[in-house]
Amino acid sequence: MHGSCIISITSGPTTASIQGQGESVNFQKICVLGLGYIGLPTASTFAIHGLKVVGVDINPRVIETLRSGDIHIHEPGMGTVLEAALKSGNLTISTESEEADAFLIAVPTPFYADMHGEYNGRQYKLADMRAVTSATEAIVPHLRKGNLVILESTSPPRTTIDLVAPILERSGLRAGSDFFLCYSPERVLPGQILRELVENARLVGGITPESAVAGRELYGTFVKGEIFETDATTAEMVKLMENTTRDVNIAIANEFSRLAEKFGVDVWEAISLANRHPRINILNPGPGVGGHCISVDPWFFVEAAPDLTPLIYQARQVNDAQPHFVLEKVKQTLGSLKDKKIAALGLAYKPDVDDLRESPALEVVHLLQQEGAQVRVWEPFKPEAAMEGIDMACTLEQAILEADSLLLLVGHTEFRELNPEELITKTNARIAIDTVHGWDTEKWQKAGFQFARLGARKQ
Ligand code: SAJ
Repeated sequence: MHGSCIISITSGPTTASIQGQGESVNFQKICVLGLGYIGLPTASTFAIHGLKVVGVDINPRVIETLRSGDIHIHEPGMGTVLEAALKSGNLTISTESEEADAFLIAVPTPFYADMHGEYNGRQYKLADMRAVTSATEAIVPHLRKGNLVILESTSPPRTTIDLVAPILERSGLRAGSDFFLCYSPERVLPGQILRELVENARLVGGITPESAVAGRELYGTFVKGEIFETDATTAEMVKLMENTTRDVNIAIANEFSRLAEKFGVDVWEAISLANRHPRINILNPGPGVGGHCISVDPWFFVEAAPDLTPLIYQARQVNDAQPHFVLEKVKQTLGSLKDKKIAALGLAYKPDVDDLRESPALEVVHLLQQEGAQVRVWEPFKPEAAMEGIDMACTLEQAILEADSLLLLVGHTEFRELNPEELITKTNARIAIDTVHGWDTEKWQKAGFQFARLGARKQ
């Protein structure tokens, strides 16, 4: 859908002269390390704009899939852009980095599952920078004078200066004088990546002003949004501030959902009324915050400065506890969950994506099962998903047929558009619980369902 607007293949390399450096950066070939949700769209977009691109991934399954013309991620428009990039001959896929004019690092920065830090009795998560470290190390043998290296992975403050630069300098070259080094955060929204990659404003933080200029020239190949130059640590901090602000704002919305239930108020109505105020924009409550970004990135601040981040820490706690609040809502509606048959609709971390990472829906399902419920799950964006000990349906019909109740966990468009009058003929369920404001109370009641919604008074 979004890809179609940008499939025009440009020929010829991009050239940039970097003032004050006496060097001329001639970007003809780039190497993109990491072909995930960010690296693959970025590599393909550069390729369809005329650059020679080597896309590198250490996972042989990813390489095999891409070489056979398939894609391992779900992103609207990605198939068309990848096909154009491969057909142009500009994009090649490899397990090994090689010499290039510029290197882009777009590998994951998760946190450790089995290690924690502690400050004043508060446990915090620790960033796992191993992928950034090994991707940077993979560049060292190929690094040449005048090259540009850009880190795009979301990283703790000072990563570019304190982690990436020293590794690259093992080449014998000096960061900032022999080669350019930048941090440039990806800021694209899953589901709209290809459009946002081109249209969003871009931030390029150089470890020297000349590095920022070089980064700007490279992204200028396809970015139509404004490109801002700054220093590397500011760019790292801006990225973390953006996602942390969203996390804190979702936490207050989730806390409002709890308060609304306590006071017999419908939080959704209350939020829409509050948002009529010209300076208020409250986000949506829901089953929690998932994905690989917003539920992870605030921890980078907490780890870097636990004494300065009580609010950020608390917001993480509130959002992480939201699946328990969903569990309470389900118990309130159904009574004891022992042997209750629940059809859980959706596992993805948010609507219309196939990404299950850190998804609160997964936790809700586990909590329901621990309470003795028989949960059957249907995730249309990842029908092959497996959860240990959980019954996975192959179709919506199969998930709902014998259920006593339906639980909407993700607001996928196809779930929002379900017609309750038709659905009721295909299921034993007469109770529907909506955790994301995806269904219309009146319509579902009219169709014959007892209806409950997270953050709303009892119907
Ligand atoms: N969520 C709510 N209520 C809301 C909005 C979101 O509960 O009102 C939940 C979602 O269901 C999901 C989680 O929050 O579980 C995160 O979803 P999201 O749509 O807010 O964000 P992401 O993680 O898909 O993408 C974010 C974006 N950052 C911001 O909007 C500040 C994106 O621009 C970043 O590029 C991306 O993180 C990233 O890669 O860092």
